[in-house]
Amino acid sequence: MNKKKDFGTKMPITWCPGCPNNVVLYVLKSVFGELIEAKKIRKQDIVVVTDIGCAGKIYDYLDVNAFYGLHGRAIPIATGIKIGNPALTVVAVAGDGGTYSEGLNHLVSSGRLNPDITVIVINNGVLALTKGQPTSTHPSIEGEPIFDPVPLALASEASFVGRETAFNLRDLQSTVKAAIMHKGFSLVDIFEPCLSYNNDGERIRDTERVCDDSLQSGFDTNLRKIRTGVFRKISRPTLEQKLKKKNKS
Ligand SMILES: Cc1ncc(C[n+]2csc(CCOP(=O)(O)OP(=O)(O)O)c2C)c(N)n1
Ligand code: SF4
Repeated sequence: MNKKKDFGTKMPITWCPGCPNNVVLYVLKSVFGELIEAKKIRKQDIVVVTDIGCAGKIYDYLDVNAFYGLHGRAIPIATGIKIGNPALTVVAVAGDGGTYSEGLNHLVSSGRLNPDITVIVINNGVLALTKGQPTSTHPSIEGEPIFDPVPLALASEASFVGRETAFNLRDLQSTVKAAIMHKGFSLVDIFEPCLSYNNDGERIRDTERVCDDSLQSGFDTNLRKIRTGVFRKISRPTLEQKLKKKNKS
């Protein structure tokens, strides 16, 4: 299978040249290709749900079933699609603005409810599509602590929580694959710079790998190193399984 050809579209890529979003696009294409080849999923069952933003534009470049939602609403739309047809492989791809700001409540409630969906967050720390709005409108933005979604996702009882950076292709591929295969709600936070509005690549390279899946924060609070890896992977009933049981009784 020619993975690139099978999942590419004719849409010209309008991301800035060199934008790390291209890495996430490549990873999704190759993981989908690998899982289809291994007969774990079927192409016709894949649904990618995006929202508004540079991250959301991935919709245009992936030749799979897809839904372009409102900013911040990728998670509830993905959940609704999964409830409607539990046989589908549902993957939401959105930015940190949509997932950790405008639509943050959905991350918390979906973590608890455990729908079998994968949420991939392209975390560039900036509202990139609105030309880095926070950096121009908040004079004090520089030096402010970075929001860490990992402890919040863990506290919300998400059954799979991982973080990678767009600089480490092999680990990113393996964590995205594990998240898609996980039965339950999975979050993969992907740290990457926005080349135009938040080019902090050096800080993102300063990572420390998590060796086990014990409960811990995504940051080393003393060193401010970014921890990468899988922080939790546990099995518990999914929302769809619980609904099926309830509807039978
Ligand atoms: C409901 C709604 N709120 C706000 C906006 C304006 N808006 C468009 S893109 C964007 C920022 C996107 O940032 P993020 O989700 O982090 O994605 P990125 O562009 O960084 O990939 C905002 C606030 C919108 N289009 N719709
Ligand atoms: S503004 Fe930033 S996130 Fe958007 S395409 Fe350009 S480099 Fe990528």
